[in-house]
Amino acid sequence: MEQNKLKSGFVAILGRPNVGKSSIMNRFVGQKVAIVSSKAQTTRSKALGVCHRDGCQIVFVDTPGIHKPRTKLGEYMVKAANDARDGVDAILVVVDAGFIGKGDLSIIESVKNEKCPKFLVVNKTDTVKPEELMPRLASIDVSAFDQVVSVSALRGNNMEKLFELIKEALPYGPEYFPEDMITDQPERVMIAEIIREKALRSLRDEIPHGIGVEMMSIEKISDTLTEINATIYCEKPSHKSVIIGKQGRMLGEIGSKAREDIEKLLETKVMLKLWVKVREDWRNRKDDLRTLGYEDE
Ligand SMILES: Nc1nc2c(ncn2[C@@H]2O[C@H](COP(=O)(O)OP(=O)(O)OP(=O)(O)O)[C@@H](O)[C@H]2O)c(=O)[nH]1
Ligand SMILES: [Mg+2]
Repeated sequence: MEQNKLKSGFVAILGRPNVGKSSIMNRFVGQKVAIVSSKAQTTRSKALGVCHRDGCQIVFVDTPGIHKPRTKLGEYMVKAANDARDGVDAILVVVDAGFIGKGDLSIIESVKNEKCPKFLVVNKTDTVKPEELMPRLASIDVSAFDQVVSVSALRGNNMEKLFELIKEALPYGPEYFPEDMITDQPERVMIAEIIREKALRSLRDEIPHGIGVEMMSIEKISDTLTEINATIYCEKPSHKSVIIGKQGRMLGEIGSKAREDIEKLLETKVMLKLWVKVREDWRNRKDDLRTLGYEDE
């Protein structure tokens, strides 16, 4: 009897901060499993996004943007991104069509000797004219890549083409995850991330980088209602006042946007209580990093 053959494998998504790695993963999974914001260094830990389709299962490995770390948190993030390439079946290096710089070139150099199939994904093509793109790509040694594909994760342009090329490059293999599983992130991590996303989107300047969310409790009050308590950490008393806002307006905005998304995730009504605390320099403190889930396994 002929066996059902499944194309399957792990695909790491690497690149500088803010180039659209998480957006690409979300597109392929078909649901939002990783948070996205216009602030660099949004993703802080490795996260899986599983794409189930007829005849294939592709497990995308989203990673933090590779940058020069200035804090222990930054070191953790860059290590997570570098470790994520171990044992994968393919690597996507994502660059931003609008700007290709030294950071991109050193990531490209670092994957050169990886044996698996490698794709250069030029994202955000919706932001540039084709004639501007070609000279920019000239700075890249594309010989390191099996394929170069231009896409727009935002608009969806050329994403199917990229998907087919990745699928083609993957081996036949097992079904790694059951069909109803689209991420390895536990519910409490997803909830903390949703809250962090709304804070990142609402806040400006240096505040977003110093935000951390700790889940205090998630309690199912009934089949239709969940109560959630979470603490938003920041680094300075002045940041705390901005996060709370005049008459609590900013915190209210963050809370109500987060609640909407959490209600969709949990499929219950949600009572969300947010607290704000100052923890100076938490991004350099080991115990704080552990509390917030940023530690090596
Ligand atoms: N115009 C345009 N914007 C995009 C595209 N893809 C992503 N973005 C935007 O770029 C910003 C960063 O996207 P993310 O997916 O968070 O980028 P990332 O590479 O995961 O960023 P980090 O997690 O910080 O490393 C967000 O504002 C996205 O909406 C695209 O194809 N076109
Ligand atoms: Mg990201």
